[in-house]
Order: sequence, then structure tokens, then C-alpha cells
Amino acid sequence: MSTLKETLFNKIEEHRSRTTRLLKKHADTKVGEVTIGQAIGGARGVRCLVTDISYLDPMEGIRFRGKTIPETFAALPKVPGSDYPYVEGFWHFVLTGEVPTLEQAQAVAADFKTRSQVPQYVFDVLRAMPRDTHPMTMFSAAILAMQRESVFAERYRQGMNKMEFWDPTYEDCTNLLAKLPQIGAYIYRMKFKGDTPIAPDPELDFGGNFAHMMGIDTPYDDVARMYFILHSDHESGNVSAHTVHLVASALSDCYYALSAGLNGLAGPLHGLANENVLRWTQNFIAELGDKEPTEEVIRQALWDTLNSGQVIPGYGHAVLRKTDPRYVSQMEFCQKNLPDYPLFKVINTIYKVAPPVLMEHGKAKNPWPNVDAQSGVIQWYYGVTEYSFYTVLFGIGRAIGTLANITWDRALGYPIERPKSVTTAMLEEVVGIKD
Ligand code: CMX
Repeated sequence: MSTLKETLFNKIEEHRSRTTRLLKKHADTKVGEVTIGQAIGGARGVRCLVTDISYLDPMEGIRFRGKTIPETFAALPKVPGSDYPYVEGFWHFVLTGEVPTLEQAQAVAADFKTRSQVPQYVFDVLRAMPRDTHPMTMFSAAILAMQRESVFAERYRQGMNKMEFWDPTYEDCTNLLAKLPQIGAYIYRMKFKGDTPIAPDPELDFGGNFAHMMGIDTPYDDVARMYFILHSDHESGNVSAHTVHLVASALSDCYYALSAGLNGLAGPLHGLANENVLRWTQNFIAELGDKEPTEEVIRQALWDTLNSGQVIPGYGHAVLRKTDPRYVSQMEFCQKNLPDYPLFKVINTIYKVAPPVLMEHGKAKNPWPNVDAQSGVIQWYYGVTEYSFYTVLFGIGRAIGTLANITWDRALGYPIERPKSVTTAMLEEVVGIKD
């Protein structure tokens, strides 16, 4: 058993008694009430999911295993010569809650290498799809195609004790995660770079190898590490994380579950917003022609979008009530690496102008930018201008948190998810509406 797996096993053994005690002694204690607004309105704020991987405070933003983003980056061992940590070390961290040593992170990286070979049929599936298929559809299909590899599904067929579920889930999740950089980069190079995939380099880590297979020089390797970690998890209620958890709760294996979650991430109100931010901004710049993107011009463009009944992509959030720290983290990267880049300046001006416009508009509860408002600029700067690819990058990152979560779901024996629905007439009866 690897050190990571052994550490995880010990953590699971410790944790199981906590969950069992809560269920045995306190199952009827309420953690909140559900209002009619929440029942109709997308269960906003209903406390009915449990995860220890990350927690999202509306004002502070995300904490991974109790650490803020800057604390996470500072604590984790860095790839030698790089400013950012091993993604593999982050996987160790979110799975176990323990910050790995450099040796432990490198051991996980070595383990990933043994699992990273993508079966040829996955490439065949991708190649069989029309070339204008959206990259997210390709990404999701590639993952689903690998379902036949599932160790969990095979062991379940053979008959497996429930207490063992976490073990093949861990194996599946690690096997799948290790393959995602190559699948993502393959889709990119096949679709956008004249069908010129680049073979992986066995010497490189998760982020470094991704940059290599994208065909982009340093510091894009650090961009990849930063990007995957930042997008990894945002507690459990967002569409992608919740979908992965929901599908896995039926004991569907992680290939089914992650593919489903990515289909949710592909929605414009969720991960696809990063594509739409760049589309919106580039369309706006193109329409400007030679004119300067002044605050006034941007304000007008924002109002035009709102007045035509559309959302401002990259702004607003269901939980956050301040600027997303993931936005801030990427903004700081831009300030350091591309301070004078014109597109970054436009994005900064939007940041200045959009919140007051949204406040005046009066609908969005959170007028501040989310993660998607900043991420495309960095990609564009390093040459990834094909913005339909951006959500795939988000998806590789999101896999880390969601796969860690379902490993724990299995370890703690979380049951099949099954909230209860009511009819409109029942709600009317509750509030005394008669006709
Ligand atoms: N532009 C215009 N209107 C917005 C808005 C925005 N950026 N954000 C919210 N609103 C509107 C909503 O559409 C809603 O309008 P209706 O009352 O007409 O239905 C109203 O404000 C209230 O919405 P809310 O409670 O503030 O926000 P929700 O929790 O319903 O939705 C989100 C959250 C993210 C879907 C929404 O803010 C949005 O559509 N943002 C733009 C798309 C985007 O950036 N999504 C990415 C989010 C991060 C991620 O998951 O990747």
C-alpha cells in the first residue's frame, strides 16, 4: 500500500466513528429549516451536504482542508524550480487533510505516472467525433468511455463488503485523475493545433506535463498548477460537485460520476462562464474598433447586456458575497507576470465598473467577480486563445476535489441521495392558499 493510501486508510478509520456517533445520537437534531423560497429556488443555502474537503464562507471564500488559498499555496511542497506546488501533493492534502512532505508529494507524482497511460480507444473515440464538437463534450465522452476500466464496478460485480468500497474508489479516482492532463491536452492539440498531439514526458509532474503536452513553455506549467488547484473544489453544493456526489451515491463508479459532473460544469451559469467572459470581452473589443475601452464605454456595454436580458458572465455567485479569492489569486498572478497586458487592463476596468452597475441594476445578490472573470486572460496571454477550451481546464481542476469527495463518500458509507419533492398544491396548503 502506498504511503498516501495508508495515511488515507488511517484517517478513514479515525473518521468513521465521528460520522457514526452523529448519526446514532443526533440524527434528529436540526441544522436548518427549508423555506418555500429554497424549495422552489434551487435549494439555495439548504444545509444538507457534508464534506470535509473544503468549506466556502460567503465573505472569506474557499478554504481547502481549513486553509485559505494563500495558506494552501504556501504550505504545499513546490515543484523544484517552480513557484507553485505539486498538484499531486495537493491531491494528498485534500484526501488526507495532511500537508505532504516533498518526498510524499513526489511519491504521489511517481504513482500517478504508473497510472497515466490513456488507452488508445479513448483517442479513437475522440477522433470519431465531429471536429467541431465542443471540447467539454469531448472531455466528458472520453471519461465516460473509460468506464470499462472501473475497478470498483468489477469488484462490486464480484461481491464486495461495504467497508471496502473506498479502496477501489480510491484506485479508480487516482487512475482517472492521472490521465486527465493528457486527455485535455490531446483534445486541445487535435482540435485547435492542426491535429498535432504531443506525447507526455515521463519526467514531468501533473502541471508540468500538461504544459508540455499543450506545447506551451514555462511559466505555463505554473499557470497549470495554479489553475488546477484553484478550481479543484468549492464545497459540495455547486452543480459539478453536487452532481458527482449525487451520481456516485447510486454507487455508479467515478467515470460515470465525473463525466456527469462535467456536463453540469459545461453550463453557462457554471464553468462555461470562463468561455463566455472571453467571448463577451473579445466581442466588445472587436466592436470598439480603434476606440479606447474607457470606463464609460465598458459601463455602456454592461448595461446593453443587462438590458437585453442577459447575465454579465464572471460576476455574481450563489454563495459568495465578496470578490472571489480565486479571482484575487489570478489577478495577483497577472499583476506579477503581465501587468501591462491590454486585455488584463480591460478586465481590471470591468472589475472597477461592473459591481456598481450590477448594484444599480439591483438583481444580483453578489455584484463581485467570481473565478471565471479573470481566468481566460491568463490563458489568452499564454496563447490559448481558443476560449471554448477553457472549461476543460476548469474540469481537470474540478476533478481533484470531486474525486477526493466521492472517495470519502464511500469511506463513510454515505447513502444514496434522495431528497423529497412536494407539489405546488402542497406548498399552497402550507401557507393557507385555498383557490
Ligand atoms: N448578471 C446579471 N444578472 C445577474 C448576475 C449577473 N452576473 N448574477 C445574478 N444575476 C441575477 C440572476 O439572474 C437573478 O435574476 P432573476 O431574479 O431574474 O432570476 C438575480 O440576479 C438573483 O440571482 P442571485 O441570487 O444573485 O444569483 P444565483 O444564486 O441565482 O446565481 C450565478 C448565481 C453565478 C448563476 C449568477 O450570479 C450568474 O448567472 N452569474 C453569471 C454567470 C457566471 O459567472 N457563472 C459562474 C459562477 C462561478 C462558477 O460556477 O464557475
